[in-house]
Amino acid sequence: MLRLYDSRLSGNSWKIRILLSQLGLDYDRVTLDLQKGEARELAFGQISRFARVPVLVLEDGRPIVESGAILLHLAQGTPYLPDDPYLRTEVTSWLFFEQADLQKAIAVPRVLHLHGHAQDRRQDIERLHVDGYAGLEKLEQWLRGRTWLVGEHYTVADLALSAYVSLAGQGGYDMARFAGIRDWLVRVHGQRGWVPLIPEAGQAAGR
Ligand SMILES: N[C@@H](CCC(=O)N[C@@H](CS)C(=O)NCC(=O)O)C(=O)O
Repeated sequence: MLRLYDSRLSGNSWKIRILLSQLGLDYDRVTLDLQKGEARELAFGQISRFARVPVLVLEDGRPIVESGAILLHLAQGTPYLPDDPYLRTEVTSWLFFEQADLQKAIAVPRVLHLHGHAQDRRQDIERLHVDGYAGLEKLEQWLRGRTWLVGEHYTVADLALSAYVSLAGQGGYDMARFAGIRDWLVRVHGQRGWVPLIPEAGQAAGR
């Protein structure tokens, strides 16, 4: 069976749980406590060469690191990754853009806010917000007049970008100015099999 190493609040890990759910794939879930430093433990280093979650371990024991690579691997041959080579490359472009222009700029302020360091790290957060707002503005412009990021259908590009973008408010971003992003997030969250970051009480945990 597939095995996913994740952590409870990790947006990168959440992306993988969403796709596994949308594909109807069963998996073992191993949830690390990042605050306790579990990702930096020696044993986990044998599985994740970058000492980070998510990691997907395939049935044959080989691990895949990096959320974008895991998404692309799982989505091959499914409706979530276009067959057309150009459209597939467009999906990849968005995955690179998310990692370069949005992920850190949203994730770091979010972690600082969630862990009560927003005041003492205010200048760092402001610097990251400059980068993050620039990325969000580009996304907003692209989404004006479009339903999905690539082609005519929901793909792993929409899934990957929507994860941290939907969490940006937790990092102090004012998302009210991005109407195109807001409407697109509603469409993404309405996709069959989509699961929230933290399951509602009584709902199965992230499957
Ligand atoms: N580029 C990586 C980023 C992964 C990443 O930053 N993971 C964080 C949690 S979201 C982590 O495991 N950090 C290790 C730690 O906090 O010790 C990906 O997309 O998978």
